[in-house]
Amino acid sequence: MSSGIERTLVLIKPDGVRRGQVGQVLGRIEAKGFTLVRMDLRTADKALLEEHYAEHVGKGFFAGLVEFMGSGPVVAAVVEGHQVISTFRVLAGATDPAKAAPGSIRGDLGRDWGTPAQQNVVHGSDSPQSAAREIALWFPSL
Ligand code: DAT
Ligand code: MG
Repeated sequence: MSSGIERTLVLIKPDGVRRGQVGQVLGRIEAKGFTLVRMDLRTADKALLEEHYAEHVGKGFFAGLVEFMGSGPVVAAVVEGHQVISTFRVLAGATDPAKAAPGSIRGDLGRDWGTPAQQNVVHGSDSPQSAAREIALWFPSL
């Protein structure tokens, strides 16, 4: 879009929901000036999660990741704003919470318990192509 207004898929993962971090994560999104377009609390089934993480099929952490992501409810949200795809990735911080910078969501709130899947609080789409694919997967009616 020439205006630079994009949409991205954000997930607050089961660890974030379990630890009561939904409000903090949404607050950071809103504080940055982004808009919530759709939002839903749900426990995702295995088929959805395997499709969501299709790029990681065959990796050693894949099964653990899918199991962890289905271990409880997630908040799935479509978030809109100027360059929100890349900017939310900056807000989220590095994948590994131990390496994520202080000030980022994962740096401040993430906790890696050494399980096969890192418990890093949030997911954010990594490109316009991923965002379109993931939004269609989680919110087919959009
Ligand atoms: P990101 O979530 O930052 O886009 P990714 O797409 O590479 O990272 O991986 C998806 C998720 O899989 C990530 O949030 C946590 C988990 N993961 C990635 N690499 C991992 C690893 N080496 N060991 C365990 N879990 C991993
Ligand atoms: Mg990714």
